[in-house]
Amino acid sequence: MLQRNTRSNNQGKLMRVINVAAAQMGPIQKADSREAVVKRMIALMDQAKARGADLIVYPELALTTFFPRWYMTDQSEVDRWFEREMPNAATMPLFERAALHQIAMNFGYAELTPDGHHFNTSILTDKSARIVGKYRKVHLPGHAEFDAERAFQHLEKRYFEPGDLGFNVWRELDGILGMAICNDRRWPETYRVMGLQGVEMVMIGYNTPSVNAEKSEEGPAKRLFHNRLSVQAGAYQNSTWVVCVAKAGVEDGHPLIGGTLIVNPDGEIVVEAKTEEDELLVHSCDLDATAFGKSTIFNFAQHRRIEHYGLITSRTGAQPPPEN
Ligand code: CDT
Repeated sequence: MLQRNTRSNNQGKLMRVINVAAAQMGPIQKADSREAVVKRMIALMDQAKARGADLIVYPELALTTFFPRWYMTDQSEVDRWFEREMPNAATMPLFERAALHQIAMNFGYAELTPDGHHFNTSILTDKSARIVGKYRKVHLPGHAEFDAERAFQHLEKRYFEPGDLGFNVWRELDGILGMAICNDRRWPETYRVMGLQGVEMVMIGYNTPSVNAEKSEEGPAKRLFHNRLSVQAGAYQNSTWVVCVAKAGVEDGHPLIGGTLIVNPDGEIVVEAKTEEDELLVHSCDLDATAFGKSTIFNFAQHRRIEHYGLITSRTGAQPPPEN
């Protein structure tokens, strides 16, 4: 059933507005159960409902600790961090509360498919808590084997396969919505592929270590700067809202940045988290505010020059010209 999300302004004009809640989550320890985490997610959802939210966005791998920091060789130990179905017994209460509150939601989890594939996944539900969209992380950072040179491990390339669904968009809440996950936010291609489908709001969850494992002088200030820089550029250059939500704080001794933020289609931050705990940010996003940029400076049909962009899809790594 099509669910309308239009409101009238005080001149009686219909406006497309999504009141979005960015639900930053504080740390999840290795020992924390899915059930305990889901209780925290429900508490955030209750706050979101009290503040009139239409949509709540949670982080990447929202149900567990950021397990790719741990080197594991036993596949059954790895698979304990994955969900074989969604919803499942642990997450059903979240889906039930979302349906009760009539709130759409987006959250990330580790997905193990019936035929044995492992993905870093994110889903979108409608206001009846029916799954209407799925995204599987495309840009997997880190490495596949234990790396003794690093201060800590980041084994996403070991535990996940690159996503196989591409960057789609969905018509939901009277808007055009897209998803990406963590490292995807650093790549302009992520936003542009969705921009070319008219995206009006991109939802992104992340787990970003506060220090670069390969460069100890790159600490939280630089990491937060890169977070803002990437998201603000993606929003501006595609004239879209971006809702970017952290799992933050210290997980079993490993700090993650906070810095959850909502960015408008001009690339400006409209709200930003202050803590590294469970924290809710709510902002009313006018989807029609995306129209100006999309029809002027970033009118793609008028200004793009695809005859010069071939290398973007034909070459993966940088190849400098030969030296003279
Ligand atoms: N989860 C995730 O994608 N984190 C990465 C860390 C990059 S360093 C290996 C990020 O882009 O924030």
